[in-house]
Amino acid sequence: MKLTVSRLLILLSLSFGGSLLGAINFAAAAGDIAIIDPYVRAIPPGQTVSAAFLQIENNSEKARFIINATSPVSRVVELHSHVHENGMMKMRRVEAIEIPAMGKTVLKPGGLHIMLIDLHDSLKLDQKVSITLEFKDGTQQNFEAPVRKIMMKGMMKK
Ligand SMILES: [Cu+2]
Repeated sequence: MKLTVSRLLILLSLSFGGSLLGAINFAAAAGDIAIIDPYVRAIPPGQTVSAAFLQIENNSEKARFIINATSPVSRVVELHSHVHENGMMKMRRVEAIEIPAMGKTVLKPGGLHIMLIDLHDSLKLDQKVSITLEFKDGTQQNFEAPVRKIMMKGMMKK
């Protein structure tokens, strides 16, 4: 049984494409906060804004709140949501993103996201973007999100 499990883990980390990334995600999962499947939207050359998406699991008995995020790739990082307004989808900055106790919050296209504004350089496909989340309780969580192409509305990745 033990052998089977470790074999499965090896297969899993290989299928992540980068065993290092797999190892980092796995290590993060050991704490109260688990970062799952993070990625950054690929953008055309010359465009200076993009967004990061991920799932965040809170394996503790206390709700956690992301109140800020930073990244070396852009001058400004903001927490955003989408709202419907007069039949239009608009982005709004939010003060905090809650991850309920023993719950999960999903940041995805058309919903909550981490906005990367004023990028220093164009993003390359598969490039790893380092992002640090800052929580209300003063703790931080860093993760690396690969740059991926995201299909437009109607063909969304998730
Ligand atoms: Cu936004």
